Amino acid sequence: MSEVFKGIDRIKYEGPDSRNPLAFKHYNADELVGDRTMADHLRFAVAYWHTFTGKGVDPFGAATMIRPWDQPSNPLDQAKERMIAAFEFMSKLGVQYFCFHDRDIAPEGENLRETNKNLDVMVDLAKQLMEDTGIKLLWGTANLFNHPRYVHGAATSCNADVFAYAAAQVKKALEITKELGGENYVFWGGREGYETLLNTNMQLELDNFARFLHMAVDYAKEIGFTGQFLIEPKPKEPTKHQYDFDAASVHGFLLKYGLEEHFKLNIEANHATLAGHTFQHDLHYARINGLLGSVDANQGDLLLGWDTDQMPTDIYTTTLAMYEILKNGGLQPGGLNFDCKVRRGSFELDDLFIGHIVGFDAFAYGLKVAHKLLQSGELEQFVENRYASYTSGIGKQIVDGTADFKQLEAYALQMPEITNQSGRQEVLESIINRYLLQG
Ligand code: XUL
Ligand code: CO
Repeated sequence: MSEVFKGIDRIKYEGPDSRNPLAFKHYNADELVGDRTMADHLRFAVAYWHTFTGKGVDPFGAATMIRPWDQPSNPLDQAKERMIAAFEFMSKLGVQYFCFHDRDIAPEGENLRETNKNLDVMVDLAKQLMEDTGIKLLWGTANLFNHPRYVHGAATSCNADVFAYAAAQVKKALEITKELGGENYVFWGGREGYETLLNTNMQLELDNFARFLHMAVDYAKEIGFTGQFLIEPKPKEPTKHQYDFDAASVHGFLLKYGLEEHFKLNIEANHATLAGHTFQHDLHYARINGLLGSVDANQGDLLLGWDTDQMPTDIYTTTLAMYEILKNGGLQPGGLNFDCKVRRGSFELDDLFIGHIVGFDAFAYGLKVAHKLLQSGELEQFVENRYASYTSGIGKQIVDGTADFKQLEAYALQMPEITNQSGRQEVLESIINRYLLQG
């Protein structure tokens, strides 16, 4: 297929004063922030499903994005045209990575054997295009939620045949992710949950979910796939309740089933907010538990109660996210996957570039601010002082595990009046604003 994104050249960095919507204002791939380049810190990826397969359909309306690669032809030819266009887009954007579900890149055939054949054709093409462009696979995954067979879930379906089919699908997805040098593999439990407890054996479903993940760990070992396994929490949507509710509930699940050493988390901003947390909360919880593996970068709409998957433009949020990521020592082998889509009304081809550019810039700006904030140590110093009572005396005994209730009672009985100090939230917020406004 000939050039699709005509009139758009490789996107360049033009600096903060640029008014060109098709240029980076803050993301300057080779610029050093601390001891790493921006590209190394940020490890951006494009999400194949939103950017190349999505068409702007919503529950009330048909497709608004009629792409050149979606012109009538047989499904496999269409998939090839889409993939060639995808690599043109990604090369022009200058992104290092992409992510895909098996069903994003190849159409289903009449049966599983044919579907797998279609996948093989598309994997060969992907391999060639990856070699030509140097673009790499951040992660692969299997779509276990779209087809009607997954109506009651996949690994947590009440139907054992569905469990078996899902296993076959993940087996193949692991093989192709390995074949393409994928650095991670994601499990998002799209329909692993329930609609009503009245028809649900939650105990069996959770046990089966763990059995499924153990089988995946074993198979990865068998084929020599060494990429990082990631679970992506989400509390609801499409199901009413999803088992991988948030970082803390996945942590509990991993510990219960002896899976903790095999998995990290892929934290998505809009999933955290759906769970009633800030994005920073889930990143922070994952980080302090050694589980922060990768990020799905996007943002929700505070006034809407669902997963809007918008381009991340809020620099306050990206700053606090990068603050957690820097404290984590980065995300590698994970990265920042742009699991977000342009709005249904933004249906022109150049909107795809502009959406990614504004998002990359928001994270690059957040990175620069978070780096300065961390270097200053202002927040760390405050928090350290706030908990100073645990570094000596009775506090140290509590932390060292040498105090018991009787000792603490004796201490409390002779204690003069307790004095607390201000939490100074507004002072800390003014510090963040100072760094944000300085850039
Ligand atoms: C859905 C979602 C998925 C996963 C991959 O909300 O985030 O696209 O990232 O299956
Ligand atoms: Co996601």
